[in-house]
Amino acid sequence: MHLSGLLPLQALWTALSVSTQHFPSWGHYDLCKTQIHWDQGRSWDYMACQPEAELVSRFLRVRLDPPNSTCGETPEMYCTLENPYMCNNECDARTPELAHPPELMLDHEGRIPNTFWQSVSWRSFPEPLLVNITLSWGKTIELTEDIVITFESGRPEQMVLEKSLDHGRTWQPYQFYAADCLNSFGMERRTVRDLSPASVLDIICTEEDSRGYVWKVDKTVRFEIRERFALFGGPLLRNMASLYGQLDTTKDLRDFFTLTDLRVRLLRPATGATSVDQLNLSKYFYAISNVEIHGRCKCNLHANNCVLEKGKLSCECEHNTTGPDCGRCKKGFQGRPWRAGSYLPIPKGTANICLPNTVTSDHCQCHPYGSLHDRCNETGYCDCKEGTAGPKCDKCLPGYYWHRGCRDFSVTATC
Ligand SMILES: [Ca+2]
Repeated sequence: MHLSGLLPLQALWTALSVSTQHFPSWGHYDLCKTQIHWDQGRSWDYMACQPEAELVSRFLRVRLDPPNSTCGETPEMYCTLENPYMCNNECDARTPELAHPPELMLDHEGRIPNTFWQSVSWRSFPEPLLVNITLSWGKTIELTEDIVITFESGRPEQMVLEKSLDHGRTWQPYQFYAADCLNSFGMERRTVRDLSPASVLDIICTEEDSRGYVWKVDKTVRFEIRERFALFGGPLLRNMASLYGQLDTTKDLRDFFTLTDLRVRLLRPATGATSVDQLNLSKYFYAISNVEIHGRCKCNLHANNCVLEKGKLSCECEHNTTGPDCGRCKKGFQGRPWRAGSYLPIPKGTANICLPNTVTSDHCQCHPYGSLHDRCNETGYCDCKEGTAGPKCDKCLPGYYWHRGCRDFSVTATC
């Protein structure tokens, strides 16, 4: 159930996301609990659960540094890289049809021509044209698919993709991109295919996404998630048990795919040549039409739903947990220390629910004949069988007598 005004993320799940190109449906951990009906009563069974993966880039907020990096404050005419005499790309921030604000990186694509953010041109040459694009969720997210950034004016010749796990206080590089890795970053050229399970956390510099004067053919810069997952789950991610098992037991691996913010540091635009044409600097700029990121809210396996409320993403916590990531026990449920749920054992995992304060190991023992379970339920009480009562289910209600549990007098009489 969702309160009105809340936007259930799962409701936004589109047909697109169920296509085979996305995360396999096996092992989705989509249920947090199920009610078990017994002959004599009912109780809850708890399982590890997580929200469905989806297009999470739609929830991003974007910030540019320097803030005046967008074209058009002073109307400007831009030329193309292939033909410096073809100058028909006018940018004017005050005319909606000619403006290219940062939001156009994240709007719904499918329009022709594409909408895109565009930077100022490289008029400051030979000073580098530097723009930092910070993309923030305000919430911890787990990546499930490749990050794909689409450039409309040639891919940058130098760029760094960075991530933050603490809302932008600290940053770590994800990947370096350069036409010449050694020259730009002093790094050897590598690709994701050079990685092994042992080196999966290595930060590499790739040249595959920076070359390409033929920019109309290849416009995307990728950060490969699936190929990293495939090191554990196999090429088609058929062995998800192996991947989930690794994620469960290796915190560094789990953290690698987890983030609150992403930063694209643009260091040098496409030039399409070895030297910069100083007589026509208006053909050098950055333009991004789309940033596509699939992932899910990180809820520590304690929620299967994530909602957007007043512009803020938050897990709908189960298992007596609370907080935006279900990262702590609810008030009154500190019977044992908080723990994240676990993917193991496959396929239902372990819920590791928070227990009520009143639960002590002594109190939590229930009578083996009177109770459905030998341990307390999530509310700290024993689930008593029919006709049974008392904190430990060792007392009979009126009309019942005790014989290895409470039995109904009238049933016995009929017999
Ligand atoms: Ca767009």
